[in-house]
Amino acid sequence: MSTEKVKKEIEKLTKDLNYHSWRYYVLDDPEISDAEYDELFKKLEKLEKEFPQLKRSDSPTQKVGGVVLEGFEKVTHSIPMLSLANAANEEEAHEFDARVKRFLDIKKDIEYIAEAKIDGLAIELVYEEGKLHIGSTRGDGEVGENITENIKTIKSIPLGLMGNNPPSIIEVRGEAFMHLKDFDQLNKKRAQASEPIFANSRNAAAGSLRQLDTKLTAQRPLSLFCYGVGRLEGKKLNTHFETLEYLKKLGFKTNPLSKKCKNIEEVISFYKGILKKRDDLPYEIDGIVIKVNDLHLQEELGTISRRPRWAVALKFEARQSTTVIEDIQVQVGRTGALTPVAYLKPVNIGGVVVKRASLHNQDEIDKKDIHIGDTVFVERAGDVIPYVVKVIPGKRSKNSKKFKIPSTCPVCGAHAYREEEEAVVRCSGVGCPAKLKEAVSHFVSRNALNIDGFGEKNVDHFIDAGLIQSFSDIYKIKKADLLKLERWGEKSASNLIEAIEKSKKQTLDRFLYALGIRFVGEHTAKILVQHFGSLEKMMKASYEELLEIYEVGPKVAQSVSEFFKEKKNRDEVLKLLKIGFQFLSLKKTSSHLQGTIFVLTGTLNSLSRGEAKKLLEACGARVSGSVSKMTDFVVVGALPGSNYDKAKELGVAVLSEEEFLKKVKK
Ligand code: 3B9
Repeated sequence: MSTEKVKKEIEKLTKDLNYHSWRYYVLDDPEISDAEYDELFKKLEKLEKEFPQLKRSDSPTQKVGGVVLEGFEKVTHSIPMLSLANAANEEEAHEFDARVKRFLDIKKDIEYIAEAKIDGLAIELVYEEGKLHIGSTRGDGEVGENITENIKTIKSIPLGLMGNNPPSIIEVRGEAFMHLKDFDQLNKKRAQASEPIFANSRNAAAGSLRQLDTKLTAQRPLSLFCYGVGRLEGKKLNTHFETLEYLKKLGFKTNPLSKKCKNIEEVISFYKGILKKRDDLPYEIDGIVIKVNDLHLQEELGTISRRPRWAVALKFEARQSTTVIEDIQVQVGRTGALTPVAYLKPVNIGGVVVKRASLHNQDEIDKKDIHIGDTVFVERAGDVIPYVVKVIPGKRSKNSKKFKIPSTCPVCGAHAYREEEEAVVRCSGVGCPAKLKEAVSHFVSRNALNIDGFGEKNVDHFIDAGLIQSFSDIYKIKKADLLKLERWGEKSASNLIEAIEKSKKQTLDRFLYALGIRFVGEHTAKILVQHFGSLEKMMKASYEELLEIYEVGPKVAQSVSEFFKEKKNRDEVLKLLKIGFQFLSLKKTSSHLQGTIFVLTGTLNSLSRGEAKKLLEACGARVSGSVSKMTDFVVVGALPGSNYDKAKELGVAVLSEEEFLKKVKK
């Protein structure tokens, strides 16, 4: 290949990969599968290795980190990054509105933008001629730290701006944060490795961005919501709303929880709506930010003592509190891990009564020097289990007691051991009922076999009554057995038996997930089932065979092969299969539309959007939310949206409902 041709090829791969990364991380609406993305990525990586001089500055191969820094240089922000004044309640928000009107000498309503305030850390990205130049922390607002190499690893941050005429200079500001699910997972991993845990997702995000080895940053899934610009040259904006729209156009992710409000009353009702959603959000927020929409009014209002007069943070109640550790008890999990749990003097933290907090492991207790009887600082976020942040040392009483994790299992009495280089202590008891209880709870849980009415209390009850000693025993339970137990009547017994019976009709991936094999979550279970098609084949697979599967690494391969090597496990699985499970096919009913991309717009007559999507996916097609040059077909129902216009504009094939149904049925 000629150099010119390679250059073109590298350019195309870079552009395509960046486009698909944007679809995935910014729009949450991918157009190609992970495997297809990976294939393109490997192609680019190979070319860049052969022709390093042709590697582009916006290449996605930089997103995996790999640069090791010696320290962080200082960066002076060309325009200071200001902080926000706070309003503690609705009344103070009204006072803010009144102040704005008084200052501007305006009587009529002021238009505001209200946006959820992410609890993360402020960063700034400087783009020159469309390319990411410097990324920095806020620091003291004047001078921050250069974290460019770390920031490059954040998937939703573009290395090059989208569109054909980027501004010559733009400084983009936003909040970097970690999703609560990832935060919890990170802490679990750290607890296992005996590393100190983070008290909250903000600390986790901050810690991740200040890694000197950027490979480590790349492994921490961070996101960025952009909320403003500093310096901007080559573009004129008139409102904050326009700013946000412009940022979206350049390829940035902005906070989806934001609203243009006619007046402060609308802002307050937005605030109340967000407060209701707070516990269900996948990330932590600590209030809303209210900003005057008109940038000319913003300028007129100006700043006072490093804070804009045109913006205010209306804060939620902090979800931190102090309370007393009344006891520390040890819980035994499915894998036999002994986890110390703090039993707290009940305390209301932001509307939820908190009674327990995880202490993770003995090392964590020692590091924080936690005693029973100590007064501690507790923090909760979303629906993740509360964390003990620290002990308040001045409040330690003479009666406080040190805690030492026992050397025997509190449930079965077997020896508990700690493997070298492991932070966890595990129960060695083969038939430990604690392990069984956790395993059965998992087996019947919603995302596994989904047996209704089989709550944790019932699991305990059945195991204690000797009804269940293994998974297959669940299917031996008879109505008469239940009626002998306390609190079980005709109706509830019939319902449970029926639910158990129903669970035999299952998809194979749920069954596999239900077995509770270490490292085999829902996603991995699906991958394994797609590869092997049957349990019989999977049971015979060697470590090497497993390792060959795309997306299966050494941890999963070892865990799965070891699980099926154990005769007890194989026997149990065979017993279950004999009970008469009917595995519903996950397999595509047909694949004549494999790889095609559909967009649905408007209302269909004979089926819902969800049904249409399922139908298409069963044929191997993918359904996307918006039309682009990658779209193959747009299905147009009654009252179509803007996707219809876009399809016509791009010349994408348009299908009526009938044409669509014909295509699917073929
Ligand atoms: C100089 C959301 C947050 C936020 C601003 C925010 C934190 C701070 C801010 C940003 N979440 N929005 N917005 N959603 N956590 C409003 C303080 N703005 C600025 O930093 C800023 C800085 C400006 C204007 C805005 O103009 C000046 C130029 C020269 C001198 C002084 C001011």
